[in-house]
Amino acid sequence: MTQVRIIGVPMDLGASRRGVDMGPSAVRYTDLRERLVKLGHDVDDAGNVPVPLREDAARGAQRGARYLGAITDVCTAVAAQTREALASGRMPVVLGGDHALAAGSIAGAASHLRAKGQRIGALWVDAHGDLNTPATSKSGNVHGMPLAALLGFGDKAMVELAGAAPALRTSDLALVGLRDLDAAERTHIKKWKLSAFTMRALDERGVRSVLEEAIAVATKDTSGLWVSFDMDVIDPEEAPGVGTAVPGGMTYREAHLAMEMIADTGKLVGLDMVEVNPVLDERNRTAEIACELICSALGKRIL
Ligand code: 6HN
Ligand code: MN
Ligand code: MN
Ligand code: MN
Repeated sequence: MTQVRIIGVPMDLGASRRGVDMGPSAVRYTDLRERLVKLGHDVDDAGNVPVPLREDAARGAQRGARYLGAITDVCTAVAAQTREALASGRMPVVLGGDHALAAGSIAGAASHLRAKGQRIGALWVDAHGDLNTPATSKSGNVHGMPLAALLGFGDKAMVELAGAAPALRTSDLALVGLRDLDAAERTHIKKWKLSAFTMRALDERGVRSVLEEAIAVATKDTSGLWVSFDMDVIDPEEAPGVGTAVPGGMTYREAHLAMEMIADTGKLVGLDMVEVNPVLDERNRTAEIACELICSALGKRIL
């Protein structure tokens, strides 16, 4: 039995496509809470972190990143929520919302562990690297930047929103499912020596072998595993409700196997489930898959 806390972040400021702000509602509508309770967990729902309307947030093309100030404020609040959930013995399940929120969720979890002299490891499961900085981004969309910020690169206020030290060490992270990288992100992966597993690696080696290696990277020398799951990692034929769909993604079962293996580690401390876009979805099927994946990560078994 795990004590779980659902935290909604209805933010779409980091993306150019509108609609992921409705993601937390769409995932809650699948009865996520009840389904986690049925698995034997104790679940509470903290509700949503306040997010300003796009119409009200200062657009501020601050150094190449739209709405950066407002997004940093939201992420600071998200960090406080994940830190406080962990401090009270609860596993944060953070529903997005655009992926920029992970700059807060993981930073909060990292600061909680750091206070105990421990480090966090992370799996970034995504079609994208989210490794841009305001200086390298071609889109200006902050949801393409949170992982760089967590590693200590990019806008100072975003990097340091939960403390001066970077939230994540480059050696404590693995990216899984990559198939759409900007040139600068490729450079960053090499320069920062990141463990990056592309769709080609998944095709060639299969989920089991890739995830074993990715989990080993993220759990070696760390005391907790955070999974940041961007629904666009799944093939858009199966999960059409995402803002930045890229063909050639993981299948439904491949994604579940990844989550089942993550559950088996017993080291999961929290997860993000992001980029669900109900506006582009078909009968909430992407949100439904998101809910099922969370259940698998939290120990749901077929048999
Ligand atoms: N996501 N690399 C592109 C950009 O705009 O920087 C795409 C980012 C997508 C971000 O899906 O979380
Ligand atoms: Mn992402
Ligand atoms: Mn993505
Ligand atoms: Mn490591």
